[in-house]
Amino acid sequence: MQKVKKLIQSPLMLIVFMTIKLVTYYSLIDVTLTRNFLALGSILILLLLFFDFATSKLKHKSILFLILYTGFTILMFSDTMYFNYYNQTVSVKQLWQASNVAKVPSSFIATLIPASFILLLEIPFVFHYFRKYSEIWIEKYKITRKLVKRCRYALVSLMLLIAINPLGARNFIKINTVEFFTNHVNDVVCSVMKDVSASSVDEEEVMQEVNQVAENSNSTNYKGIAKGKNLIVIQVESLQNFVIGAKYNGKEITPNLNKLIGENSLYFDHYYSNIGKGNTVDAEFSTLNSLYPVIDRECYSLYEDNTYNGLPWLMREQGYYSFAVHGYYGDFWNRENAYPYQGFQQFYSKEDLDDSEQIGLGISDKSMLAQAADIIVEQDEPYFAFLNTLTNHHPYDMDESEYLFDLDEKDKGTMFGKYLETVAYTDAAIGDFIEDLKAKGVYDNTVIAIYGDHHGLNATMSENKERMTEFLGKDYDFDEMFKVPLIIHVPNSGLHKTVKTTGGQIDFLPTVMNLFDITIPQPYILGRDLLNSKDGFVAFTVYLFEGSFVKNNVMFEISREKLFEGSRAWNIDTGEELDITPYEDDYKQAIKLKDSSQYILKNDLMASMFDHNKTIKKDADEGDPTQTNYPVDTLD
Ligand code: GP9
Ligand code: MN
Repeated sequence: MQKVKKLIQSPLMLIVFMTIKLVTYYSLIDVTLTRNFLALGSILILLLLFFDFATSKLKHKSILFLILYTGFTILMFSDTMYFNYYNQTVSVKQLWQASNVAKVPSSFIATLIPASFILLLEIPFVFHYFRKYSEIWIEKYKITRKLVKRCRYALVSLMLLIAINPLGARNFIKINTVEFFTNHVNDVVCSVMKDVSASSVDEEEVMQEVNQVAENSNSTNYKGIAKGKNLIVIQVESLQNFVIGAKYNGKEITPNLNKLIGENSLYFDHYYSNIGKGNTVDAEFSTLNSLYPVIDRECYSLYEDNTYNGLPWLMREQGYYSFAVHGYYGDFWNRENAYPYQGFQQFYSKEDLDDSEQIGLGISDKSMLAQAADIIVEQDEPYFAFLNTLTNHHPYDMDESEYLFDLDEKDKGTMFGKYLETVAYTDAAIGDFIEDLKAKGVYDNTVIAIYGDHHGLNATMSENKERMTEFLGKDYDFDEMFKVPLIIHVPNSGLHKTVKTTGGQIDFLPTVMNLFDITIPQPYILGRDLLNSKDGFVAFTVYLFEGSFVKNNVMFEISREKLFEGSRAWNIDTGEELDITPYEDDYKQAIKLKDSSQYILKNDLMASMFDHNKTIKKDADEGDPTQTNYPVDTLD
């Protein structure tokens, strides 16, 4: 008994508590401790923190220690939550996201994982030890202030050396990507250095990249089949490809999209979402501009007022009227400020529409699409309408009276079950919209392109992974998670083709411009025309980090330590795991593509090619004052 008491009162117990905390933390952020045992060095830092305060002469040292220790724990807690959703720990560069999270509280709550709360449990014990035993231990083990200070200087210097990593040592990269303290110090160092450091590519390399991409589209199939027609693009919130043609208890989930694919359509079934940190708006950005988004923040904010010459501008050049409709707040994701620079002449957001019928975040898809059809029919032809749906948004809360089929008991209230219901709702809304276009007489002369912005069921969340694996009858992996459908419907064309070429949102612009026989004048195009390209290549930015890619039927996932070694490749058709050795050049190519895109954006390369600012100002002056106002104060 005496022995047990002695043990409980010894610093060993403190180490046990801290170990439990850190082992929980690392297992929640997918750090394998056998491969990254150095990550447990975090215990030394926590112990140092403990004794640094214990030996100090500060007035309220126990309270100050508690505040700091709790602060680190909250950061760990946030890391685990963030990792659960984004496959990444929290970064200072993404603190701006806090305001967006606050706007969508239901999504935030749905990402909480009970295991994260284990991290909080030992705080009272550690605090108790601090107050009751720290003085005794200092005496007993002769821990002097001088010794603690020396350890602090040594540890902080080592940590800074690892975080800054001046020689780019591989082992330091490994520690930086996994160990709690160095990871966050490295993140701060990198975000400061990134702004001052030179770009990893220069203009010549960017030109080499874009030329290499362009060489892949070398024939003229389907050229001009949509020439002169109106264009409606519907970006569908969280629409994944697996629902297309799939049945739940014998019932089609997307009967309307399936019907659309069945006649006068091109259906791309190897099409991937290549979003950045700006989810939905980066899907838009990449689709409209054929440029890659970045990891730090949505391009609509980072590069809001760059000069672009993407889809809205290219269509305008041909005499089209380009406008956008979305049933959520105009300022969300900075759309209302960014859209004029994208080339949209008008943006109808929630504030401009009738918002009396709401589901989840904003205006229901049925109401938004009905209002969009009314706006469309008012326009002089030709026009380009860009519509963004919303109802199928995480966490897929919708009144059960809107459900289109019964869910099995086991799927009721789950993300999977709720997702299928909101997908079915949006599918029905699109079906109604097409009927509406027919009734209004605008269908026959209009191309309708539909694609998903990004995944709805995150494969890194165990509940989704298990149920999806069961539903699909194969392991639910990143390839299926990232795969979104692209349908290009050309009424009366007789088209009926499933395009198997691997591609993504990056490829939308060159593919569609070929159909409309419109030449893209700028060289800065990082995607290819999927109807005239044999090979496909898409680089990823989030969930699978930079260096990850899909090339034809191979997907490559960069390692947790962000190094080529330890990465993973698999065949997306068979699921077979592949040796990564042959893919080192492709991995470098994925990074080059991302860096080239960033170079184009950072240096605003199209500013010297096009002068759109006068046009933007004219739009603002002539704009309908009842619609979302376009800001002009940043224009020269
Ligand atoms: C909001 C909508 C959703 O306007 O586009 O954005 P998301 O949260 O999916 O990025
Ligand atoms: Mn979205």
